[in-house]
Amino acid sequence: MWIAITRDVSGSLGGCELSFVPRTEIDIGLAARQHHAYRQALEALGCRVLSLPAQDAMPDAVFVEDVALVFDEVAIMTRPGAESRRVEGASVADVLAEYRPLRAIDAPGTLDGGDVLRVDRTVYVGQSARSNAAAIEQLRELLSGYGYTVQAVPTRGCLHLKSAVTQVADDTLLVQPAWVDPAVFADYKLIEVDPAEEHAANALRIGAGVIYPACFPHTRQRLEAAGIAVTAVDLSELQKAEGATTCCSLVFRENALR
Ligand code: CIR
Repeated sequence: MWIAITRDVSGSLGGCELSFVPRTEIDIGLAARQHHAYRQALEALGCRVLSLPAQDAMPDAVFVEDVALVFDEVAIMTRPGAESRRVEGASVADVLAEYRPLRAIDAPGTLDGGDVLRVDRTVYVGQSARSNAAAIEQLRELLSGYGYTVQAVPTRGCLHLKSAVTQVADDTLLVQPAWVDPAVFADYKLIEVDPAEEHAANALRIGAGVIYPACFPHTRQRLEAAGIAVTAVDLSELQKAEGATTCCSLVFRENALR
């Protein structure tokens, strides 16, 4: 059984952090409906969805991916790079503690979950404005005992590593070559985003398929041509807050080690 932790959209989402997209008006009612449809897509793909209540004092709290990393053996609470987001983790930690032993990234480390891409036993970590060398070193230390290799990856022009590259099948990654060097991932089959769809590299893999934004039809064709089942969701309002598909959930196996 897969568990997906999510959190309802804050009424204050319009006051979110923004780095690479201009601020435009967000329709909160529409954002909540889109988020509801996203959770339904998770359920349709076999996840048990846990919904935390909205935190209106925390504009970005819907983006639960950034506050924790969940591995089969352990969960690690991050220390988000944006100071406004460091209060978001506590209630997620309470839930995760039911499923995994908990560890944490400490100051001066900063790390956003959006910068962490695990592929088998390799953990790629974006060197972004949000995630620093101290956190990468702590992560390496925390995970070495479990047999994971941590590899730092420079990013450019985007918020997180997973804005630039995500896993879409066992041996296949979806990549935006303008934002990360594809040579880092030479061991995998790579699907490049359509050049007209800049933000199209963020797909949320669940089993044999992906949850994917409806607004990238050309890249979607490339995914489907590679045999990947795509569940399309409209996330326009969350994209205005610089979020996408992976960032709205923490997905993990309930009893990974049994
Ligand atoms: C932020 O800047 O932190 C939020 N407005 C967006 C976070 C999106 N997170 C993600 O893609 N993992």
